[in-house]
Amino acid sequence: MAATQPQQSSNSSAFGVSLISIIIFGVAMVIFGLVIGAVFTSKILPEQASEQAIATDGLFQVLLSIGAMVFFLVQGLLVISVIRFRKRPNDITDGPNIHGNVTLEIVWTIIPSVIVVILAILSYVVWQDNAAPRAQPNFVNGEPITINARGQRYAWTFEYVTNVEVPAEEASAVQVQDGGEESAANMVSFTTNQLHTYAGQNVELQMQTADVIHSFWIPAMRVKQDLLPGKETTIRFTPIETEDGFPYATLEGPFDLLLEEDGTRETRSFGDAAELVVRVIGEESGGNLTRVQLDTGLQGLVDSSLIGSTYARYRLNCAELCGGGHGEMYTYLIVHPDEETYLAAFYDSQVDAVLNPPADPVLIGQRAITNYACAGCHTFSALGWSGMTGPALDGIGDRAGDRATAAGDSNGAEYIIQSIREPQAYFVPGYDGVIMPIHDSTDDGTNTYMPQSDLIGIVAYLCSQTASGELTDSTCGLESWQADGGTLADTAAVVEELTALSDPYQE
Ligand code: HEC
Ligand SMILES: [Cu+2]
Repeated sequence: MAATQPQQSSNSSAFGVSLISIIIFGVAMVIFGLVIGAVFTSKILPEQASEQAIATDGLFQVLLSIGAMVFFLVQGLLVISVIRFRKRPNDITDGPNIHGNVTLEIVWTIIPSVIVVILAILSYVVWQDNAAPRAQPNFVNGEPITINARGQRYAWTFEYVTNVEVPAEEASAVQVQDGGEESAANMVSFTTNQLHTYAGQNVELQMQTADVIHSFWIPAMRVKQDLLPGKETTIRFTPIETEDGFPYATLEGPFDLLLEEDGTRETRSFGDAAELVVRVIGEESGGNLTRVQLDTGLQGLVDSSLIGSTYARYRLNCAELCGGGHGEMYTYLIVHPDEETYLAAFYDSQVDAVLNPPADPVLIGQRAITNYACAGCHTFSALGWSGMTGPALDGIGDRAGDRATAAGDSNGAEYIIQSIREPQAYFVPGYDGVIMPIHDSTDDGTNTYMPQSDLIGIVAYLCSQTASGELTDSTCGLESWQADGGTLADTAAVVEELTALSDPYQE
């Protein structure tokens, strides 16, 4: 009979561990968790650039602290146990045979339950607060405006329905919102492909998708919301000034940049149409020169007088894998320091461009084309686009002309117009399948709305750019197409003609 079995006991002192050292270990882990939360929260998260971010990060810090406590408590006990209770040489006894311990069961059920319930309540409060409507949403000039965000494979666009009334005599000349609420019908509206706001503005976006599910995500604002087909969703955030302040500026051509690379300096000249976003680092040479950094990481010097108003810039992503060009579906949130700068650097000039559109269709098109989703799908060097879903648009004017000649009865402008209005009419070889959205002349909500003036401008602009980067006067025969009545060829006939070509059209 095994009469010499060691006495079994659930009392921890049986293992030579005193209650006091358990308490010391527990307290140490709690302090350790709190320190980890306090030190690392700001280090592992992006800039805290909105009021919502402060609340969200507070919650994250609580989660991280508790996570660290639990992790080190469990792992610490594990390591201590492995060392302290390891099998010694020549020890061939069995381990102690321990039965249940009701107190322990209760303690380790109640503590996690309480923690989880507290976290649930805390999360709910933060979520409710962050999503709640705020006073004076989208305030500009003392009145709210409407900002609609639209997600479309593969780009974001933002429509501002302003509080500027269209003067009656100009009502037909400007782009007014069709089919919107009655109050907005005679207000100037404009579209941009970057979202502009100012520090302290309570931004509220009504969001709609033109196709599949997208997800609006600005990490620096700590907000994320899906866009769902057939349903409008809303997102709210209030940008604040960060420690970094407003470090970005846009250089507008013409200007010279003294680039520094590997210790050598080289002057690079930028032309009239150039626009370059830089991060301002500081003034040099007694304030005459300003050191700037390009997105590529290169640094350079420019004349300080070229630095206009500065702003903060945050990346705005799509967080829902929405197709092959998903990686191209990002833009920037531009936060101006205050309402005054916002008006001067952005809003007023946008309103003015709608009320006093340039006469030259090329200029209309240059502005208009950036307000559609084209960049996410097409490469176009003149505007720095790198989308890969569709054929590159570099040199499209020449190619469209060749194409039209080959097909017999249409002109180059008509080919491009048909490509935009009825993309399903003909698929460029190698790009089969309906992916390019239909750009419709009516705003009935089913397709992408593109007013005729934008379309004409975009075609004129595309035709003015050549593959080599030089500008031409060509409009691909736009005028003669308009003079002929400006209608599109029979879709079926075009498909037949183009498909039948012996030498398939190449980019
Ligand atoms: C979702 C992706 C997508 C978007 C957005 C998009 N396109 Fe396209 N585009 C394509 C694809 C794919 C093709 C080739 C298949 C076809 O012809 O439909 C194409 C073809 C074209 C062509 C014919 C090119 C050629 O070489 O013959 C033109 C012109 C064009 N797109 C212009 C535009 C313009 C202008 C916009 C913005 C207003 C735009 N596209 C937006 C995907 C897109
Ligand atoms: Cu997307």
